[in-house]
Amino acid sequence: MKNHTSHDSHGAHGGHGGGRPGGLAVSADGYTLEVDSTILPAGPRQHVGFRVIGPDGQPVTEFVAEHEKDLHFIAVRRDTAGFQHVHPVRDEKGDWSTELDLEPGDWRFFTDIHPAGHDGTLTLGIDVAVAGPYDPRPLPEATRTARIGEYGVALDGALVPGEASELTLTVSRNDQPVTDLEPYLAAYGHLVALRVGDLGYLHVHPEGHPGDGTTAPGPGISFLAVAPSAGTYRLYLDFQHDGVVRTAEFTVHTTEAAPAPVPAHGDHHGHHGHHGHHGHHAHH
Ligand SMILES: [Cu+2]
Repeated sequence: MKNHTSHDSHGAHGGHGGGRPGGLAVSADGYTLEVDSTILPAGPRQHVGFRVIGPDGQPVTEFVAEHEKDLHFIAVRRDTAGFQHVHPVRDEKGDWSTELDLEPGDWRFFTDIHPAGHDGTLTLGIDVAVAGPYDPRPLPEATRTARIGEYGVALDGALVPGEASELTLTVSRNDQPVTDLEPYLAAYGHLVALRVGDLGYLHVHPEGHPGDGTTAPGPGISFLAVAPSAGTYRLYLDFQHDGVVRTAEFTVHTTEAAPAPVPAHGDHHGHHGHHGHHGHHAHH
């Protein structure tokens, strides 16, 4: 039984870590995500401009780098298709720009940042409409393997609501284990997890990093992820091999937890505002 208290303890700030997903608000802790336009044309390599407005009303120009970058930008269509994880560039005024491949539909853009002077990381999210006829995709079925060309990625581990769950993703190429994954942003893989229904952005920690003496360059990459509730999640793994970053996608249903934990550890500030529900009536 894992002591999950330590993983919950840094969730005091709204929206990140612990039991609450980030990315559900366009503004948090005084920081606001602002895009040049909330309506964009469809097409490959569309320009996207944005900024993060700080508590002083000015664009933020100082960030603490996380995983080698000042800002991680995630774009996904509301139906969970079209996932992209990119690293925009910033000018001296605090305006960021990047390019995205955009299909028509409703999109969610996330910025994962650590503004200088803010206590920890923060994920802001904003809705953007991409013009054109929208053909929404049904949610892909839950699966334990993903295929990307010659590559296969197998998912092991259960996503247990309310607990730090260990997930291991094992990479193969032409059915042979890949043991020479390349470091990408100070890790052998980056995992983004989104809750289906509201695209809540989960906090995921890689376990170990390249050069720490214990973390092998594949075939397995391990993470700790906290699913804030029972339900369905989409996982997106970015990994680099032969100089190319590829993304493996999974749909995962949470596994029922052991008997509902009594909040005896004092790691949450009560349940006010949650209407007293423990668990979800859909599961009897
Ligand atoms: Cu990134």
